[in-house]
Amino acid sequence: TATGDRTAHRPASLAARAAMVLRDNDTGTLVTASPRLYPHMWSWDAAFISMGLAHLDVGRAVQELDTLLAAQWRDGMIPHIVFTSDTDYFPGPDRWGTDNAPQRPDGVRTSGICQPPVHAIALRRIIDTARRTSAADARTAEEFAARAWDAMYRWHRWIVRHRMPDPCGLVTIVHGWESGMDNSPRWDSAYGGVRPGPDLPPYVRLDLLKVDDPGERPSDDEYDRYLWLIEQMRRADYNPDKVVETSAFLVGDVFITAVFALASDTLAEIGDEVGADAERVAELRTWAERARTATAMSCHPETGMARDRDVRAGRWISTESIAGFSPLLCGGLPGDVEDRLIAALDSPRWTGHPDLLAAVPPSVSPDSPDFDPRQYWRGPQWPVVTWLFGWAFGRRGWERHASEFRAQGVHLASDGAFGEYYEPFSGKPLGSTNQSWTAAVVLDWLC
Ligand code: 2M8
Repeated sequence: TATGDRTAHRPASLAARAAMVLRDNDTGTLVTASPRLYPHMWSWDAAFISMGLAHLDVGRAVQELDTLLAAQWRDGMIPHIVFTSDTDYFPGPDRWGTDNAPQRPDGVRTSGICQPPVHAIALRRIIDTARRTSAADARTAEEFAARAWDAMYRWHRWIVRHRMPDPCGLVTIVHGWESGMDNSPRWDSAYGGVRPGPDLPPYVRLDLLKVDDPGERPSDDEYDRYLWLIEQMRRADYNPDKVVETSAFLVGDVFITAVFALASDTLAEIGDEVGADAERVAELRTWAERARTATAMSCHPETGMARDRDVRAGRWISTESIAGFSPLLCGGLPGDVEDRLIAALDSPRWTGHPDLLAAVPPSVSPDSPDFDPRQYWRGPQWPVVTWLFGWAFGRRGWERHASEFRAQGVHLASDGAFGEYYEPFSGKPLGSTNQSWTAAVVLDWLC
């Protein structure tokens, strides 16, 4: 069926196409984030991809996380990119220059920063999917969980040890790339304080050649800052504390903080199921509580929206982005405040906006002056973000919201292009097509 110039696939055909994307992007041990634009493994992409793979083959899903965990740094950090041998992405491993970092693992090349800690959530989803499929699949998933639990615990511990330096208690990031929402207007003011030096080595962007319109990607000015921050970290040998001490960009990320709370609770719950060390399980619950409190404390006294914090400048960031709804992921707000936040999410400023093709939240409110409907993390809808909120809503017992997000997410992606992101009014797929995590969440919605 066709609406406007969009073709809508029926569920069975959409699921088959999603499975095909995951198979086509599979190199054998990892599924690349997308075929051309991102020919490597990304940390949070891999988590979502693995739960999509679980619907096709639980053993393969587990292998995806194994590949990622094999790249975990010795101190516990899970790096944001695990490089394949493909050389058609910039910045690649040479530019990152992590080969001399003492904590990096052997036998694999990686970037030197991290991404949102959604991995325990993926593990939960894989176990739940496997238990529904067969006893043998359930065993595969549970055995993996028992085996991988300590590595995931160490990842969470790394975050607590190295990324909670600010009294506000938010998890801090040292690069917009760590947020996963690279050029979100959330980071504009903090990036204002990043001034690339004259000794920034020259470089050529490759991403612009791989999208229809360069306007869908971050600007050259933004890239100079991204690369300058890498230069600074490289000079600090990727020592995590030195990086936090010296980075021109240091921001408390409320979305990551809420994800960390949710994932820590989830990992504790899995720990109970697989008989993990009770003290470590208890620690995770304490960390979750700390992060939940910090998330709640960040809320703007009038709007109720959660805020990031520019640690360097010592001020709150009140951009009207999807991250404002972070407390809904992890809870912790008083009932009436939470109800107001849900009402705001449903309102015409957000998912209730009358011109949206699908009622899922855009990355920035269409009514905000920062909104740009085609620009990456500055307005388009991201199916993967919708999945995360929908899953959390289901867990919190908000079935109506969870199933609405699922139905509307499928509607958005029913063109079968598996866009990286979507223009919210026309539903045009933007950025990359056949993006693996989009295929993975669609598969999960449909199965
Ligand atoms: C985007 O980020 C990478 C850098 O990490 C890029 O633009 O080259 C982001 O959307 C990020 O969240 C995502 O994990 C990555 C791969 O899909 O692409």
